Amino acid sequence: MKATAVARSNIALAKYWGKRAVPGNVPATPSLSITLAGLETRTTVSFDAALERDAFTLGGALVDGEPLARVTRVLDEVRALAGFAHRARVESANDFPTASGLASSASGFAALVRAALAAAKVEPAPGGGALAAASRMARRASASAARSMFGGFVALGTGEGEGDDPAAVVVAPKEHWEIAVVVGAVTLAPKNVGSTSGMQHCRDTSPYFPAWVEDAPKLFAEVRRAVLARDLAALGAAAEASALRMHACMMASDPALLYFQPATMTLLAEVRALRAQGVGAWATIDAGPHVKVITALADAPRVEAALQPHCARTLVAVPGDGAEVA
Ligand code: 2P0
Repeated sequence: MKATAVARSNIALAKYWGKRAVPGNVPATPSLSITLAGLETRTTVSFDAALERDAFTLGGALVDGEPLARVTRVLDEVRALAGFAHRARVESANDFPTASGLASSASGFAALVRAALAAAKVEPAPGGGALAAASRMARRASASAARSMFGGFVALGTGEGEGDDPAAVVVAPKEHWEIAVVVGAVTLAPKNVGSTSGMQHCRDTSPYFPAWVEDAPKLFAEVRRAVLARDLAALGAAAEASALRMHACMMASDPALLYFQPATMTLLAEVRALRAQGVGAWATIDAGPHVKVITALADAPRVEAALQPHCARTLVAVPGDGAEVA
């Protein structure tokens, strides 16, 4: 009763920020992301009748508290499907630095769900197939993880009109478009406000939150259209608007949720300067200070060179595969 799975991180072009007022961690905004090659979490799950409790190690170090509780909630869902109560050993490792500015919860929970289902030898209830069911399970743990279940360009809706329990869907496979994401990590320090509590605070206190939620579907539709049409300028403009509107909503919270650092603004200015020079480059920013730049693969070296002087670390990522049993 042991299996290993690999999943990759993803970067949202149309952002998820905020949850609907229904159970099960359902997004208030539709999102669309690129699953990124190379940025992998590898997770092994072993169910063992001899264990007294679940044990979770990340990069070799034992993890306790709320992170372990989140892992146990996923394992409980799998145990309920499998009809046994065995505890599990979960060994997880990222091959990219946790402080790289890339989400490790997306790849982490996608790999965990895939490995746990395979180890327990259960297929979750159908409804779009086993991978869709696995994506729903990953969403309940961390919504961005639902998207990492699939490769390429992936959307996650708000579940309205589909039973309030959305799975991510593939918009286009990774082969659809050779596009690059240049990651500029401005610091190696961990962020101070996590996404789950940050979006809750924003919903509770930001007067801009209703406007963000109302506007998001339009930007999502434009991002989706631009991906399907391989229209980089339209995609870049809509993705940059999605990120900046999300941050405007965060900054309007009380007290303000301010993820930007001085280097964040410097990188935004560099991206604008690149555009003024005729380079197709657009920025997106998640719940942290790092800037990720969407550009054509051929322009990635020039973009990376422009970001490098202001960053603790840079890397170039391209579209990759979904979660898979290793
Ligand atoms: C995204 N983020 O769409 C957005 C943009 C951060 C900013 O998905 O509470 O860690 O576990 O569902 O998935 C981060 O949110 O939050 C995220 P939970 P999650 O990529």
